[in-house]
Amino acid sequence: MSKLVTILNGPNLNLLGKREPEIYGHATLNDVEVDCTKVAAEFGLTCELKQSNIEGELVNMIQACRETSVGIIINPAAYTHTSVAILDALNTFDGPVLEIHISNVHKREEFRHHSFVSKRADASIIGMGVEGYALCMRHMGSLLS
Ligand code: CA2
Repeated sequence: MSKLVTILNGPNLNLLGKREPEIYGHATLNDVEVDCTKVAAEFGLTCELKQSNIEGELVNMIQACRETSVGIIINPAAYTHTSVAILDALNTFDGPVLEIHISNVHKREEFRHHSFVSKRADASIIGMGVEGYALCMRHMGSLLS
Protein backbone atom coordinates (compact mmCIF):
# COMPACT_ATOMS: atom_id res chain seq x y z
CA MET A 1 0.00 0.00 0.00
CA SER A 2 1.38 3.43 -0.93
CA LYS A 3 2.22 5.82 1.86
CA LEU A 4 -0.03 8.87 1.96
CA VAL A 5 0.97 12.40 2.99
CA THR A 6 -2.02 14.66 3.68
CA ILE A 7 -1.77 18.39 2.96
CA LEU A 8 -4.27 20.32 5.07
CA ASN A 9 -5.34 23.91 4.44
CA GLY A 10 -7.34 26.24 6.63
CA PRO A 11 -9.83 29.04 6.05
CA ASN A 12 -9.93 31.10 2.86
CA LEU A 13 -7.15 29.13 1.16
CA ASN A 14 -9.80 27.87 -1.29
CA LEU A 15 -9.41 31.39 -2.76
CA LEU A 16 -5.73 30.85 -3.51
CA GLY A 17 -4.90 32.15 -7.00
CA LYS A 18 -8.29 33.88 -7.23
CA ARG A 19 -7.88 36.86 -4.83
CA GLU A 20 -5.01 38.96 -3.38
CA PRO A 21 -2.31 37.68 -5.80
CA GLU A 22 0.07 40.38 -4.51
CA ILE A 23 0.26 38.46 -1.19
CA TYR A 24 -0.52 34.85 -2.11
CA GLY A 25 0.46 34.60 -5.80
CA HIS A 26 -1.41 33.21 -8.81
CA ALA A 27 -1.22 29.45 -8.22
CA THR A 28 -4.33 27.62 -7.02
CA LEU A 29 -4.61 24.79 -4.48
CA ASN A 30 -5.04 22.47 -7.45
CA ASP A 31 -1.65 23.63 -8.81
CA VAL A 32 -0.16 22.99 -5.34
CA GLU A 33 -1.52 19.43 -5.33
CA VAL A 34 -0.10 18.74 -8.82
CA ASP A 35 3.38 20.02 -7.79
CA CYS A 36 3.37 18.10 -4.49
CA THR A 37 2.22 14.89 -6.17
CA LYS A 38 5.29 15.02 -8.46
CA VAL A 39 7.68 15.53 -5.54
CA ALA A 40 5.92 12.85 -3.45
CA ALA A 41 6.31 10.32 -6.29
CA GLU A 42 10.12 10.83 -6.22
CA PHE A 43 10.00 9.36 -2.70
CA GLY A 44 7.43 6.62 -3.41
CA LEU A 45 4.74 8.64 -1.61
CA THR A 46 1.26 9.75 -2.62
CA CYS A 47 -0.48 12.88 -1.47
CA GLU A 48 -3.93 14.26 -0.99
CA LEU A 49 -4.76 17.94 -0.47
CA LYS A 50 -7.74 19.04 1.64
CA GLN A 51 -9.15 22.41 2.66
CA SER A 52 -11.77 23.54 5.13
CA ASN A 53 -13.00 26.87 6.41
CA ILE A 54 -14.23 25.18 9.61
CA GLU A 55 -11.97 24.57 12.63
CA GLY A 56 -13.76 21.38 13.80
CA GLU A 57 -13.57 19.88 10.31
CA LEU A 58 -9.81 20.42 10.32
CA VAL A 59 -9.63 18.68 13.72
CA ASN A 60 -11.60 15.73 12.24
CA MET A 61 -9.29 15.63 9.21
CA ILE A 62 -6.21 15.53 11.48
CA GLN A 63 -7.73 12.70 13.54
CA ALA A 64 -8.50 10.78 10.32
CA CYS A 65 -4.81 11.10 9.37
CA ARG A 66 -3.98 8.89 12.36
CA GLU A 67 -5.40 5.98 10.32
CA THR A 68 -4.56 7.04 6.75
CA SER A 69 -1.36 9.06 6.59
CA VAL A 70 2.35 8.80 7.33
CA GLY A 71 2.81 12.57 7.50
CA ILE A 72 0.94 15.88 7.57
CA ILE A 73 1.79 19.15 5.84
CA ILE A 74 -0.45 21.89 7.20
CA ASN A 75 -1.19 25.52 6.46
CA PRO A 76 -3.75 26.25 9.17
CA ALA A 77 -4.16 29.82 7.81
CA ALA A 78 -5.74 32.13 10.43
CA TYR A 79 -6.22 29.20 12.85
CA THR A 80 -2.41 29.09 13.12
CA HIS A 81 -2.63 32.04 15.46
CA THR A 82 -5.70 31.04 17.48
CA SER A 83 -6.36 27.30 17.59
CA VAL A 84 -5.43 25.20 20.61
CA ALA A 85 -7.88 22.58 19.20
CA ILE A 86 -5.76 22.11 16.07
CA LEU A 87 -2.58 21.95 18.16
CA ASP A 88 -4.16 19.31 20.43
CA ALA A 89 -5.27 17.25 17.40
CA LEU A 90 -1.77 17.43 15.86
CA ASN A 91 -0.32 16.25 19.17
CA THR A 92 -2.29 12.97 18.75
CA PHE A 93 -0.59 12.29 15.40
CA ASP A 94 2.60 10.23 15.57
CA GLY A 95 4.26 11.01 12.21
CA PRO A 96 6.07 14.12 10.96
CA VAL A 97 4.14 17.40 10.87
CA LEU A 98 5.40 20.25 8.68
CA GLU A 99 3.94 23.76 8.87
CA ILE A 100 3.81 26.00 5.79
CA HIS A 101 2.93 29.66 5.38
CA ILE A 102 2.86 31.21 1.94
CA SER A 103 3.52 34.76 3.15
CA ASN A 104 6.22 35.85 5.59
CA VAL A 105 4.01 36.14 8.67
CA HIS A 106 6.86 37.79 10.59
CA LYS A 107 6.82 40.79 8.23
CA ARG A 108 3.08 41.17 8.71
CA GLU A 109 0.86 42.23 11.63
CA GLU A 110 1.95 41.37 15.19
CA PHE A 111 -0.98 38.96 15.67
CA ARG A 112 0.44 36.72 12.90
CA HIS A 113 3.80 36.32 14.68
CA HIS A 114 2.65 33.62 17.10
CA SER A 115 1.83 30.07 15.93
CA PHE A 116 0.23 27.45 18.17
CA VAL A 117 1.00 24.84 15.47
CA SER A 118 4.74 25.56 15.71
CA LYS A 119 4.63 23.95 19.18
CA ARG A 120 4.10 20.61 17.36
CA ALA A 121 5.59 21.13 13.90
CA ASP A 122 8.87 19.34 13.20
CA ALA A 123 9.78 22.16 10.80
CA SER A 124 8.20 25.23 9.23
CA ILE A 125 8.57 26.90 5.84
CA ILE A 126 7.50 30.53 5.90
CA GLY A 127 7.41 33.22 3.23
CA MET A 128 8.55 31.17 0.23
CA GLY A 129 5.24 31.48 -1.60
CA VAL A 130 3.25 28.45 -2.73
CA GLU A 131 6.58 26.79 -3.62
CA GLY A 132 6.83 26.19 0.14
CA TYR A 133 4.37 23.30 -0.17
CA ALA A 134 6.61 21.37 -2.59
CA LEU A 135 9.64 22.18 -0.42
CA CYS A 136 7.77 20.74 2.56
CA MET A 137 6.98 17.62 0.54
CA ARG A 138 10.67 17.22 -0.34
CA HIS A 139 11.61 17.51 3.34
CA MET A 140 8.80 15.08 4.24
CA GLY A 141 10.24 12.63 1.68
CA SER A 142 13.68 12.77 3.25
CA LEU A 143 12.27 12.45 6.79
CA LEU A 144 10.33 9.32 5.77
CA SER A 145 13.12 7.71 3.69
O1 CA2 B 1 0.76 33.03 4.66
C1 CA2 B 1 0.00 32.10 4.91
O2 CA2 B 1 0.04 31.01 4.32
C2 CA2 B 1 -1.11 32.29 5.95
O3 CA2 B 1 -1.29 31.05 6.63
C3 CA2 B 1 -2.35 32.67 5.16
C4 CA2 B 1 -3.55 33.02 6.05
C5 CA2 B 1 -3.16 34.03 7.12
O4 CA2 B 1 -4.25 34.23 8.02
C6 CA2 B 1 -1.94 33.60 7.91
O5 CA2 B 1 -1.61 34.62 8.82
C7 CA2 B 1 -0.77 33.35 6.98
C8 CA2 B 1 -4.69 33.59 5.22
C9 CA2 B 1 -5.15 32.68 4.13
C10 CA2 B 1 -6.06 33.44 3.23
O6 CA2 B 1 -5.93 32.92 1.95
C11 CA2 B 1 -6.31 33.68 0.89
C12 CA2 B 1 -5.86 33.28 -0.35
C13 CA2 B 1 -6.18 34.02 -1.45
C14 CA2 B 1 -6.98 35.15 -1.34
C15 CA2 B 1 -7.42 35.54 -0.10
C16 CA2 B 1 -7.10 34.80 1.02
